[in-house]
Amino acid sequence: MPGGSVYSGLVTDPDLSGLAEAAELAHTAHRVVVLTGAGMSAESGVPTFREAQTGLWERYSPEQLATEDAWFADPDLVWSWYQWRARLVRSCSPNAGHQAIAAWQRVLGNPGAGSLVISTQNVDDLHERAGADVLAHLHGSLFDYRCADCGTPADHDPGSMGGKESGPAGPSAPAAGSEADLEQLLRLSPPQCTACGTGRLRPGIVWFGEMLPEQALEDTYSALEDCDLAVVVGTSALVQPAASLPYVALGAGAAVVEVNPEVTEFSTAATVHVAGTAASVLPALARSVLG
Ligand code: BV8
Repeated sequence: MPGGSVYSGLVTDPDLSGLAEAAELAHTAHRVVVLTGAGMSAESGVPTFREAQTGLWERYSPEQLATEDAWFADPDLVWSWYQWRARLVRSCSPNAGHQAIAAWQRVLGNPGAGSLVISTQNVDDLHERAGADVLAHLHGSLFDYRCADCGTPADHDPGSMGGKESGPAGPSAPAAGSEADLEQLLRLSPPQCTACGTGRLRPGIVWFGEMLPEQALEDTYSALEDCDLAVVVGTSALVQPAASLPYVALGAGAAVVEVNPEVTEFSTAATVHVAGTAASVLPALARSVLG
């Protein structure tokens, strides 16, 4: 499933109810926090966790593979799956929603205008590639690596085939992020740590059952306690502690806009739920700020 929208048909007729109220809140907000989940990248072609998958992706469920147990049981499979996801993300591009948030952040970054910070559950780099600064990657990044034994951070290029430089992507090479790409990756082992010489590299990802990076969580809490608007985009609000974060903003007296084509566990608590997609709603909110 290489880049390009996998979302044709998901929201064929967004009613966008709540958009006018959300746009007014965006227009008057000065300290904004944007919390994003997998739905933020869906229109870029990055599958979400709950989207029913076909093909190989269907066989590899995030809940099963995104765990330390899976890593110890089969490091090659877990390593390959993350390499494949990193290559898939690299074959995708930021969507209009990522671009809109980046533009909104630039405007509020003008002296005296305020601030817009992004805290994401996503492990992709699409916010950054849209030109935005990201305050926190609550669940890590597909492009960070460390030794599973000594913890030393390490550089690794997902484009290389497990430490061996992959040949030029000739006509026979499968498209990055395709099923054939995953098939060929499944034979890879995680590279050895060059610091301790014994450990293997693991993805810099927060697996289920692992603590979130303390600083990332702390910075997000502080921003939410100080904001006047939080915008929650593309999350099913099921995974803790990220799912509790929007309530911090509500508790601090901020308005909270939820952007999601579906209703979630959080929708009834939101100040406004806009039933639409990231790439359709966020440009409208940004336009209310950019004028
Ligand atoms: C923790 C990286 C303390 C991995 C992720 C038992 C043992 C241990 C812990 C637990 C336990 N039971 C519960 C827990 C807590 C657990 C948890 O919450 N589990 C859930 C399943 C109940 N949490 C943890 O383990 C966390 N750590 O608690 O540590 C601890 C430690 C030990 C013991 C106890 C406690 C760590 C959680 C982080 C896991 N890592 N990601 C990887 O990527 O491989 S989580 C991962 O799943 C994502 O990062 C994201 O957070 C989550 C998926 O959720 P979403 O982002 O919301 O995506 P989803 O697909 O669900 O929804 C997409 C939404 O977008 C939908 O609503 C859809 O409608 C919408 N949408 C679709 N298209 C669009 C759209 N919206 C807008 N536009 C569109 N176009």
